Amino acid sequence: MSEEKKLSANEHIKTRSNYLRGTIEEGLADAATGSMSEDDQQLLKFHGTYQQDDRDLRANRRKSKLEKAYSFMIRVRVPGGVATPAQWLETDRLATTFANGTIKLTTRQAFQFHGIIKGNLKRTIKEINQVAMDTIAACGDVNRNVMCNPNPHLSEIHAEVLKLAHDISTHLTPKTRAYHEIWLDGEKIESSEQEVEPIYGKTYLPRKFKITIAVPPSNDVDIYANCLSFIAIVEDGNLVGFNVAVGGGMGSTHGNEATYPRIADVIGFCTPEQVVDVAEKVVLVQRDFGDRTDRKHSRFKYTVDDYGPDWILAKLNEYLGYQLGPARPFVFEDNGDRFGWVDDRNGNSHLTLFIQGGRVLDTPSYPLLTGLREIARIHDGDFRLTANQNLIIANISPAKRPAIEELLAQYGIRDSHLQSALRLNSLACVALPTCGLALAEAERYLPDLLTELEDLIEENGLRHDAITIRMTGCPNGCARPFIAEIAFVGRAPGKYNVYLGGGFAGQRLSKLYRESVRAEEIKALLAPIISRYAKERNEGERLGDFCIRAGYVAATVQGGDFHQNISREAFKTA
Ligand code: SRM
Ligand code: SF4
Repeated sequence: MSEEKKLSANEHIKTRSNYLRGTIEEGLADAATGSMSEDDQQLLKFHGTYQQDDRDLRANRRKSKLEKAYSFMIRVRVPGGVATPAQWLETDRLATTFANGTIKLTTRQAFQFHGIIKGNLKRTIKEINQVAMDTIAACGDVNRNVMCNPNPHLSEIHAEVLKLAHDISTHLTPKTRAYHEIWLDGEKIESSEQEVEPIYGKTYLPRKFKITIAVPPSNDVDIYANCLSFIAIVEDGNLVGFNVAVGGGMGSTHGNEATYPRIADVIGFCTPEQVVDVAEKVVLVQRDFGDRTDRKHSRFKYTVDDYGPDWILAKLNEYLGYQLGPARPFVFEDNGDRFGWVDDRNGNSHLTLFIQGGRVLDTPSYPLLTGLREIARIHDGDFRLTANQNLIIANISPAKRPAIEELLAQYGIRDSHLQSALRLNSLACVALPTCGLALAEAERYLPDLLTELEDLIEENGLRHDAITIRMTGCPNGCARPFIAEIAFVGRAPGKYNVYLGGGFAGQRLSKLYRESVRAEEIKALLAPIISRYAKERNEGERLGDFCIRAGYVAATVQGGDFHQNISREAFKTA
């Protein structure tokens, strides 16, 4: 990086923050406003919370000359997505007491609360910590929630892998005492000299950093969209180690070709004992070589592209003091969830429920929040959040299963098999009204669009054919749209860029098919493609692959290629 380039503003905020303290305590105490200072808003992210405002109310509040309807989103880290029934019950209590009465299950296996006012922020974070969950590093320029396949029925391997996800998470958690001081009334340290942040240092990372572990054949954690991933290699039923993949990411900005989604590269292999060390050293490479001058170019994927995967591997080996081995063969079959009941060899059962948009709430026709609360009250296993925003009621003992089945029936908690495979493989990010970056609806609109598209699917006999379909309100890519077979990415209210051709296992980027399509035109746009797919597909051919073979879009090889855009053929064939 050129030394003359100025550091980005956030670097200065971090430097002068005294290890993430800033003036957060003073800001929380200021009852004159529901907001926090600009600098503290940036620092709050490291503590797991974002200042937002209700965008549905903006215009009216402006007219009435009122301050925006400020509130805070809190993200709770749940490494590997595993929560106890007690943690579920507390999450429910906090959601209904201090938040907007909903629990959001995120695309990174975390819980989110929305709509918490400033006056309740400290108490909520404190009470989250009282049930052994936390929010530190759920957001910010640090390692985020570590993801891991939530498959309890894969038994021993899963348990080993989940432990590693926890180990990485703990190892990479910031060590600053600021979190304890501000939120947990921890004792104040006297001088910043006493602080040690051994991995991150004073200015933490250039940007957010994301890690996953997957056990093939399931890629439900979407390793190709993460900064660093470990792909479990199982030989003769034993976990022998992990392939290491680096440089994935989704975020891009409309009209800015220097930003693009990127698929991770597999660069080598390590043993289970080396995993935490490898994670630390990859983070150090990004800490030392990531771009701190331009936040649009500071994710690890750009460091990997700027220096090249071979250079990254060489630098990593140097930091490790040993060499990664050669990558071993593996196959991912899909990146979706396995719905319904599964029994494991210990006699326990696991039920994966489809949660539309990851939003757990009560509606008059569907009291999901209450039903899950009643289940949590008697459940002696655990809950597992999937990276597809769904929920597994896991490790249900034979003794508890009849009572849980009764509660599922009593609250009408829907059998996932009654949904179309299209809906079961859908994902939408939060978007409006809370996300300050949303250009269009996503979570609130995708269910209706799916209902429209289900007509097409039914007409063409594809009800049971899984197709990955994802929608985001902007190109930041929070529902990982750029690896879906069909994706809609918000451009403006009611308008979406349509992408096609992602890989069914999340292994290939999609490509822009049409720009700024009006919501009401989407069904007609997709109708001929779906119909041709039903008639002309080869045995076992996935829609994403078909879209490339049929010439609707060209295959995207790697991030930089993403903008080499709409296939000319597309206009002839659509
Ligand atoms: Fe995200 C920013 C929601 C997963 C890429 N994301 C945001 C913010 C915080 C908006 C903001 O900065 O003001 C959104 C809050 C909305 C709200 O009201 O809750 C937001 N992101 C989400 C969640 C809740 C989406 C969901 O519906 O589940 C996911 C929370 C995950 C978690 O538990 O940690 C979420 N975000 C992702 C993912 C998917 C993933 O990590 O697997 C991505 C793409 C992968 C990646 O990072 O490349 C993602 N979010 C972004 C970006 C683009 C970053 C970039 O590289 O440019 C932003 C914007 C930013 O950071 O500047 C962003
Ligand atoms: Fe917000 Fe955009 Fe992320 Fe959706 S993709 S939650 S609109 S930042």
